[in-house]
Amino acid sequence: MTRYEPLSIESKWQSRWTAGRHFHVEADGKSPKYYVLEMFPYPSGRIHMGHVRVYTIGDVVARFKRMHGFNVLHPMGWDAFGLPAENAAIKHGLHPAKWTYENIDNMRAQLQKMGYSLDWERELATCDPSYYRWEQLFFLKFFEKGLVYRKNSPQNWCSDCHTVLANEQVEDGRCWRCDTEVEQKDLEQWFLRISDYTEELLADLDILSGSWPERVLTMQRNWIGKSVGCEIDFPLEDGSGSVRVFTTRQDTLWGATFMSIAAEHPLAASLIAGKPNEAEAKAFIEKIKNLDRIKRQADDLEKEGVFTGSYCVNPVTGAKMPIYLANFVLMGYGTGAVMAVPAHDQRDFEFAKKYDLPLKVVINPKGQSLDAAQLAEAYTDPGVLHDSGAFTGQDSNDAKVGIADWLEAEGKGTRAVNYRLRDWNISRQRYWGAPIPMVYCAECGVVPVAEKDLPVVLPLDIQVRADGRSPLAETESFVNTSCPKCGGPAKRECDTMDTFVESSWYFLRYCCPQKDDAPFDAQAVKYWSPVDQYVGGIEHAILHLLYSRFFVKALRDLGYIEHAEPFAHLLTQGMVIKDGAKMSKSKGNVVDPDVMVAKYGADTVRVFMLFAAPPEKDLEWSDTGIEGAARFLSRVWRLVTEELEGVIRPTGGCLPLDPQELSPLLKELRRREHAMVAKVAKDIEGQFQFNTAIAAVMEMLNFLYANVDALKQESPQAVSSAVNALITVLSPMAPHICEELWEMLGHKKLLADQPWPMHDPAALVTDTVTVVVQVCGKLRGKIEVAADADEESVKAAALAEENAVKHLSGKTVRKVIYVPGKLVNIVAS
Ligand code: ANZ
Ligand code: ZN
Repeated sequence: MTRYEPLSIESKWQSRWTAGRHFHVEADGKSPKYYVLEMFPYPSGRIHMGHVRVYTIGDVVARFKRMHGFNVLHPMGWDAFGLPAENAAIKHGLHPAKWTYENIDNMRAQLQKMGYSLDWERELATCDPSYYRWEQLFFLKFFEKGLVYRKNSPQNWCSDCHTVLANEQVEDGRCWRCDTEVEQKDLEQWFLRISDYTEELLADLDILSGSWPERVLTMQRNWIGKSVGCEIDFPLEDGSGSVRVFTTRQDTLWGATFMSIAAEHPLAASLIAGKPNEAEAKAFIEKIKNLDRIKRQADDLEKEGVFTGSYCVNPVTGAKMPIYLANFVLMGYGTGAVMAVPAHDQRDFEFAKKYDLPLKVVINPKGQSLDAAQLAEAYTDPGVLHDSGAFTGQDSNDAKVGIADWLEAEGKGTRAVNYRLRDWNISRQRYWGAPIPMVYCAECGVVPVAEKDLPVVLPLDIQVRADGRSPLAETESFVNTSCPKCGGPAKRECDTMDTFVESSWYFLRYCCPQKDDAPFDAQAVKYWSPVDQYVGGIEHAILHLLYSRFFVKALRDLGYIEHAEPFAHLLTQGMVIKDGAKMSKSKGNVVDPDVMVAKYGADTVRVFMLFAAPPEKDLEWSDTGIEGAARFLSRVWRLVTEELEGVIRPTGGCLPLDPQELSPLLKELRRREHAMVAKVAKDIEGQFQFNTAIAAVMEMLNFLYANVDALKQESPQAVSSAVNALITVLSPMAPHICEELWEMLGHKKLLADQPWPMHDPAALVTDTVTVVVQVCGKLRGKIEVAADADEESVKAAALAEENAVKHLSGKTVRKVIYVPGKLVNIVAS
């Protein structure tokens, strides 16, 4: 017997796999392809347990699919631009590039120690000019197509990160990265016109339904936020024009009693001019303009407003409506003006109560009649329209269509759709990112860099600044250039691109990472795309997953690729926690993968991660859990090398043994073997239930231990089949130990190349028993049924028994009695 020494076994197999370029793949026409990908890591310095979990999950899928005959693409690379590199550079005086590439080297070595079946020949780092040059090309193509534009507007500013943030990167008013409260700042920025794709991004979510977690689909739908309604004009009382509102509730139009507009509304100045409270209104406008957009949208915002001094007229009731400036109305959504219906909208209700404005009920619950004076809150549900002209008496929901038709026919309004989704601000005021390929010329204005001059290389000979400002603007050799149009002196854009741009297309580049005359090899991308299975954290439900979907659609429209959706299936794995909390340095509950691998070996860490929780659930780190995984693998080792030493032969699993010739014990062994193979496959395939898959292997192991002496004596052949099957199906989870045992058993070919064992469904049937069939107490026949067959199916079989049928003819069955495993008595008359 040899001792189980995971570390030497693991390094041995890792070198063999690498030397044999074992997981390197090429696009071929021979076998079906399968592309499995986990979200690529940011090279922060070290691998953490969250990485280990996600890459282990992906690796099991990759190995499993390979065993099922797929040509599996499973690549790895580095999301290598970004702020932490600069912060580390400031702190430790290291250049961001040096810091990044050293981290990559360390983390690559760590990942390799885990035994992941990755095609390392496709490795890429997004901070490499050979990568980002194509991104700069896309930027130029987007610009040509009008998918890129520049505008000055209030933007989310993180003073700590010293850069703007996209809307998707602001969470509850705070920076997604550093948690600093986000401010608003007017800036000239570059935007990607994701809004051109809103409808398609929304519609295609339906195609992904069933293949992506419903939760993610819902989050994306809400983020896109489609609202269907009407725009309606409210004439100003003095006849000088009108105010247009956007509403999703045209059914409440007869109940609009005042108007609320945004402080930034273009009519605000003229509406207050010369009015008694002009000064107060001006002060309010200034105050609100400085209030954050995010706070203004918050539900718990204290509703505040000021009367402008002007009135408009409800276009259907003719009622005179005071116009208020209100802090919760935003410019930039709808028209920046809201018809206030205090009886049926809670915000308007609170506002009306505060400023003593009239309420008018226009929707009643069925069979009731509300009294405006008695309302304690707005009645927001649908109901029966009241006091609403020709629409009175109709169901309020149903009437929306008729009201929209009527408004259009009368020229009072039009149907309108609004979206929450805003264009993607990709300008970042930071150094460590891909330069935006634009120049500013005094003569020609904003001019794109010529394609032949790409890449615009990020200069490495800079000094990072302690205040976090980008050093690019001060790097003369970078800034000063000539205009691509007129040749005169010009200055480069000094902002870099949001790193989410890099992660929006890396999965396409993996198909042909070395191609240097174009971003993609069309054939390769076509062969491998889309990613069949994507695995990553739920925190990217909107951000990265929405941007990637947009990018793929935009690249399709530029003719680079043919498909419309990047990721056919998505699995979002849970967090790794300890003591009930996410692992973090500040909480002091970090478990270092390197330490665990050194102590137990990678296979044990992998098995623990897979066994401790289903993949979507959070996984609680537990020392007893990892001990348990270690014990399990040692038992597998000991069974093969000690208990059954010399008994097992290098036959494949699931031998076609003739069940008729097997003893009851061997029959049971065979049934269990086939059941294990079937269960592990079913649990992994599509369901990712690795924990129950491992449990099935454990059960088999226990059975083998419990019967080891008898089995040895009875049939080395049957035992060999079972043990070979066990090692084979365990190998995607614990590849090294299984490969080693496989070799020890005398196999000449690598286990990684083995096909998945075929199981025989017939072998899964438990033994049969003979059941006597009686008709009115008299023996009429016998049936063979499975020992575990349920009562209903046995009764049905008895009623169909040939001789019983004969004796039942002309009679009516009154009762069927079943004595389990023995007899069925049919009472008939
Ligand atoms: C009248 C009304 C009556 C409304 C009612 C609601 C309920 P979503 O679903 O988010 O699109 N609204 C329109 N533009 C706004 C803006 N710029 N700032 C703040 N609120 C605005 O919401 C659409 C509703 O939000 C619109 O429908 C409008 O109020 C308000 F019983 O119009 B409603
Ligand atoms: Zn920040």
